[in-house]
Amino acid sequence: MPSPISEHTVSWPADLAEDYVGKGYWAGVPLGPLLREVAHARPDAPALVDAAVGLRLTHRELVERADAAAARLLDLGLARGDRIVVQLGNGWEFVVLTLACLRAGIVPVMALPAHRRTELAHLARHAEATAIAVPDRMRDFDHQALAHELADEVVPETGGPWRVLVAGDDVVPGGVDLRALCGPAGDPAADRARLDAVPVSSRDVAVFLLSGGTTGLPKLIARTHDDYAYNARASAGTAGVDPDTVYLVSLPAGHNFPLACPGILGVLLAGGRVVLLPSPEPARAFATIEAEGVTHTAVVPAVAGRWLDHAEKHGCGPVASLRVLQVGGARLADELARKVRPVLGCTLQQVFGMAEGLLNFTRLDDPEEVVCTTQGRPMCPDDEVRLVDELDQDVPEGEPGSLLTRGPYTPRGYYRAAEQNARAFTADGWYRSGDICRRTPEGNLVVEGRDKDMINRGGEKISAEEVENLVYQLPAVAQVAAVAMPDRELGERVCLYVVPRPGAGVTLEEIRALMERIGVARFKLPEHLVVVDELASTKVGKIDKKALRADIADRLAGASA
Ligand code: OOB
Repeated sequence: MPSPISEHTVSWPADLAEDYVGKGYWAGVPLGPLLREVAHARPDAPALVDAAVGLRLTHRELVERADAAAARLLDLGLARGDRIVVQLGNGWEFVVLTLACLRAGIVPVMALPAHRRTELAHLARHAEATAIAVPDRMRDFDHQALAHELADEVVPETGGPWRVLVAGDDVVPGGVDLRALCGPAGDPAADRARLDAVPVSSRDVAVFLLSGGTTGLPKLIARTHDDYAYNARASAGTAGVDPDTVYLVSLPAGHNFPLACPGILGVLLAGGRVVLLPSPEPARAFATIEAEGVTHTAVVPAVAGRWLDHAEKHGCGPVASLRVLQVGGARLADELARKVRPVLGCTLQQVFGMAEGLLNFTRLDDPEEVVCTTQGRPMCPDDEVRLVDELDQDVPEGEPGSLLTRGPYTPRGYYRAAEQNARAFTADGWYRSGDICRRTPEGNLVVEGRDKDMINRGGEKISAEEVENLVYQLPAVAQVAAVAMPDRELGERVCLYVVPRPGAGVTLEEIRALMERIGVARFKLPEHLVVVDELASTKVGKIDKKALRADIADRLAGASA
């Protein structure tokens, strides 16, 4: 029985799908049963530690809770193929709820904790979600109140219902207590029998990930059970994950990197242990690594920099158990990469990945030079990567080109986005990642830049177009361009160039206040404003962003000189 959302997804060609099955990439088993097999093999091994609240679950307890939570979701009226927006912090409820969804074939839409009204309303409407899971409050923001308010925006479009699941002590009437929903099982055998009867297919959508975004609002990436299980298991192999692995999650858990590269799913599927922390703040992260004997973790370059500084000041004693530090999400500077082994005493694994699929890793036994100066090579022998020029012609070997990719865990299109798909994918299904890379003679990729209109703020992706659309709501703005400005700490920050209307003035504070009022993730707020009389344009009449990026880099260099 096809899932109700499958008609809006773009599948792989049938002959290739068969090939992926034949080669063993697609196991033909959904993630729920795969995780069950692990719990069967290692029932009493520790699976999950929520370091903030001190909750510990074994593999058996975890899958039993996931089954119980799945049964309770069915009781609430949710069914296979329904969508739920998941916006939770890095707590145990995130893991239990995600596994429950996988088990019941309910599809979580992986929102980020930083998202606000604009993003959440868009995600809920676009996915036609009937539920949202949020914390009661997080970092002084009332997520619960916003989740209830969203009903006004979502229900007219979807016809409802709209259920609000809340993780916290203070669940207001009308909401569902998510901690109770994710609590211990009453009758594990009954839950299991009930869930075994739900016809989840390995070709069903398992999760919706969010695109890094170059368009107005994030697009949804439908990852199937087959492709995502492969993503997680093959990543685990590449990162040397085994049943003794203790993996620390400190990046937002709903992001592909900590979720499945190998992340939470890859480590659980290997029978290892996942430790959750709300943030990567160095003192606490180091103390947790020491207390739990963490062997693997994943961070973005900005966090790696903070950890290196911390270890240089206070010593690396606490991180003695750490064997593999994965760094990805943005370009890691070679100088920083070279410090990882001497300062932290562990192996660096660079990860150049994307929610759309393709993952490149440096290998654990690569020479130090490769590990420190490249972003690795594709994980799967059947990943196809081309580097092309503006006419989609392959560039000569060793020259930089724009990356195109296809493969067994790279879907052929975004969900319900025919128009964007025509731009983001070639006619024969190659995904245009927008990254400019070159290939070294031994086959590793080096990310040299990008040809997509995105700002990468310490691994958080910001669509320039989205920011510009918001800023155009200010009457004083005649023309605006958002560009990346270089930053020592985060790599890039958002800089705005604005041409005001004649006689009008505009300030950074006004723009930021407007965006906060509308409700968008704070990491998207511009941090620098340049007011100009006109914006340079290219030969075809588009704003010349390359010139603007060079201009802001010059201005900053001048200011610090
Ligand atoms: C990861 O996924 P997304 O979807 O948030 O962002 C993908 C984009 C890439 O197209 C590239 O522009 C950039 O992020 N990126 C890197 C990079 N890793 C990602 N740029 C340079 N060097 C790297 N190592 O960011 C992501 C997904 C899975 C694993 C790791 C990262």
